[in-house]
Amino acid sequence: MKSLYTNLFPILAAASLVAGQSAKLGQWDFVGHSGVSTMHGILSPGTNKVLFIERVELATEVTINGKPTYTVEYDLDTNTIRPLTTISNTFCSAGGYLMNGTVMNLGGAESSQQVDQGFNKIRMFTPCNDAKCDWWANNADLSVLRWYPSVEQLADGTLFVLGGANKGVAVNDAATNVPSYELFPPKGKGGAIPIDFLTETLPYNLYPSVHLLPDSNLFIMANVKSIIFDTTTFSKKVDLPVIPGPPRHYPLTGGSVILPLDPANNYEPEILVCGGADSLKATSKGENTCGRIKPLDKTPMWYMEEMPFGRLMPDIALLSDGEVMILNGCLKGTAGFGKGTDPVLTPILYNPTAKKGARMTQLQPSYIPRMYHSIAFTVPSGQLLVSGSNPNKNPTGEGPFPTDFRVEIFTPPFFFTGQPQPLIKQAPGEIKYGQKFEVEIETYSDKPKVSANILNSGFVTHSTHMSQRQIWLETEYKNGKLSLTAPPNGGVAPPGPYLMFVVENGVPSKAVWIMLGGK
Ligand SMILES: *[C@@H]1O[C@H](CO)[C@@H](O)[C@H](O)[C@H]1NC(C)=O
Ligand SMILES: [Cu+2]
Repeated sequence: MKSLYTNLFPILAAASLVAGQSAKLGQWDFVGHSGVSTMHGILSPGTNKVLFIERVELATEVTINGKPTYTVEYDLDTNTIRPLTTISNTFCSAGGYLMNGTVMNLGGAESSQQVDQGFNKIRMFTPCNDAKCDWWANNADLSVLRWYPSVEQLADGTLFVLGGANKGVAVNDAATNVPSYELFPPKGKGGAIPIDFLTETLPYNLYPSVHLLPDSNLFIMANVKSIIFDTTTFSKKVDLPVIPGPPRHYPLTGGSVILPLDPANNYEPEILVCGGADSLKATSKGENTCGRIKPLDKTPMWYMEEMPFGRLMPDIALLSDGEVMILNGCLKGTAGFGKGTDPVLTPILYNPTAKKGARMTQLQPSYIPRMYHSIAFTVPSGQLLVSGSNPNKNPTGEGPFPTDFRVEIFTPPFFFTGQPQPLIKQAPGEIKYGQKFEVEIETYSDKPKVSANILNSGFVTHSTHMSQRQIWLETEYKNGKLSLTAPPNGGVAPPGPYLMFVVENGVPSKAVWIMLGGK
């Protein structure tokens, strides 16, 4: 039998020739092979590498000592993979960074191919640059089984783990629902603590949207409902208005993001929610609206906008220049194996600071459908990594949407202004809250207008970009000297690793990794 890997490769190489056109609308480049189907992805802090995480299943070309594995470290410099050990089934998991930069991946699915079940498992990865690090099992498990949970980092660095189902489901229901949260590391008595919101939002409450607000509380959304959840009392604080339009969560999957926070408006948070689908039918239509809300406003309201076309299963990624990209997904059907059709190949560039009606630009289309189980996020070069697509129960090179192993890099339009990327020559590796610090840079224009931001690209899976967050830094740039001020507290930016970008006249630098924490 010919393997999937060799089956697909020739076709892919030919397809890459399409790239390189219309740079003004951005550019797609096919750069490598992911080895595993990239259902989940996260940057490995301190490195130029990405962790690709799949599920345990029949076909894989990636082995260690002849045994298949389902997670790899992908090197963005060489576009090569290093197989990692799969210690429990990572299918349908969640994750994020601990405040010391260790990557955590938790939850998952049933035992398969002699790999342990992962529903209540916690897997850790301490990043390295010497190819010696691997996944290790945390000795304590989650309190309950969680398939399709979400994780968000809190102001004190703790990870908030929310919801899920106790087994794989097409649609959640009362019997499978896991309406609870827990903290890692555990606090107090620990354990799973009930949260009514996840009962009220059945059946569309899997991979719920969770975004940390600068007041340290959480914006939580599922289905059409959202609340502010107090992280001091751990109880509901505010019921926010219902979003117009259809439900926005699995299997009617939309996407959400907290827009870049800016000291210029005292870090006023705004949440953007886009896409979704209008029913469980095969003819279900991708939703074309986005809603924007300021949860901490006196009277929060959803302000609706229209995308040029509908989109189910969008990825909403923060870009290195502070804009937002809405991409991947499809126009018809729902999330789930074999349930989506009509891929949407044209990404939208969304400028959050532009006036309503002038925020969206259609970018260069890709030629690769990125359906169920695909990912996209910003990498240290300042470009966007796009990969995945596996709407098939077993990986296959056949059918309307073959399992896709192509890794693409999208170069956004702002890199094509003619001005080179500014260069970060020296920056501290660690910064403390409120600290003023200096960064040595090289600029390339006569009149450089310089700004800087820090970015967590998040743990990305199933259109959910967990802990994704971008914060503009207070900037002073005089006589070629750049001084920046770190965010004031963990509500604005939780402690941990971030990419830092310097932006000159709208053109971002390559990033350096920076550790934020302490007092
Ligand atoms: C980070 O913290 C975790 C949890 O406390 C710990 O197990 C791990 O060893 C730490 N990593 C480093 C590099 O210190
Ligand atoms: Cu899935």
